[in-house]
Amino acid sequence: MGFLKLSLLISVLAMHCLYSQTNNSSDENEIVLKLKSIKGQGILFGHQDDLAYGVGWEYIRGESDVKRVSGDYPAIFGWELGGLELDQEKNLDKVPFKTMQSLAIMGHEMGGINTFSWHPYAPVSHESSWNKEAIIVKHIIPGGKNHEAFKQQLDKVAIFFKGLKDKNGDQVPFIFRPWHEMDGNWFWWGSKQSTHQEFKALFAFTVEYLREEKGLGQMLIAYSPDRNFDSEETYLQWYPGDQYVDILGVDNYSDLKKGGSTEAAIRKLHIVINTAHKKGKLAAFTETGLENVTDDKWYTQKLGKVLADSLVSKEISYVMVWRNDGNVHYFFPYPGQKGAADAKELLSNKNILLLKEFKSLK
Ligand code: BMA
Repeated sequence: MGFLKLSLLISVLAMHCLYSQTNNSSDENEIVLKLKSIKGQGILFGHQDDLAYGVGWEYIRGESDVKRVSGDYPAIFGWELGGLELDQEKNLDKVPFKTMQSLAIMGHEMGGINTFSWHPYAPVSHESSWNKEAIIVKHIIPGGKNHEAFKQQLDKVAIFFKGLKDKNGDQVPFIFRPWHEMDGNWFWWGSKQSTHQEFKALFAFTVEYLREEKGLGQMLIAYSPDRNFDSEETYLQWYPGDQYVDILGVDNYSDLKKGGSTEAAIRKLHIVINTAHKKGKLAAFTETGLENVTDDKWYTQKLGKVLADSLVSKEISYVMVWRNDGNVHYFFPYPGQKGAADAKELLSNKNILLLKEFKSLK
């Protein structure tokens, strides 16, 4: 090896070391500290867009379908960034980004934890996330023809995240969950549209750029495949590396559907938990739900069964159900809906934590 090559190798290694060191700071992130300290005492319950709208209402400050049914707010508030990258004023579910920022700050000041998903339109071609034919990933990673355009998208995401400040002007910590469900084939970053290497490069660059270049030190990252894995090895096929991920998650609707298998859902959560354990990371059930809660007992008999498993109940930090978009696309019941009493029953379980219970734990 020539001197030049050797010195290049040394500087690459030094940069990698420096990067890994700066990112060990996630151990000091207040969300990680809190979630680690309460581990085993219960699973936090979360709901997407909870404070923004529900069935029959929108943008009424203080409202929440989870609170309407159960008496308390969720402890995890989910939000969606799709549309931000195109400078849209509202996200793809019509939530104004300014309102989202202020509701996320409110959620944090109430004592909850915010988590953000992102269904972006592709850089340059603006294909929607659900375009499963388009080949996008290889063109936006470093070296790709649309890499600069992708960086501009991330710049917008960074500006949004930087706007999350509490009343003292301090950055609000949050979870970002990019490129989720990559093991499915319904998004342009899905399993058929890029190689594992390309996907990992996309994930790693996204995190590195936001943390290092944009200084988002308060950001935690969740890795969330869908349920298409059956071993640690298959779970980690898209995993970009320990320095880029803080929370190991899974999205799983299918195994909790009618005819699905709650045992299968539990098995997959065990894989997530055991992998997270080896890596010293947190484990979460990052998305689930049954559209329009068509099974009145779904909360206690499906979700409840999964969460009652002894390993799951001790090791999963949080579970989040999807949004309540009017009465045509909702995942948590509203008062009067046939599954409301059942959802309330699950949430009254001492192992499922809403906001007040979460805040009371040390
Ligand atoms: C999906 C649906 C869509 C929505 C998207 C992003 O699962 O809820 O209606 O646009 O999530 O939030």
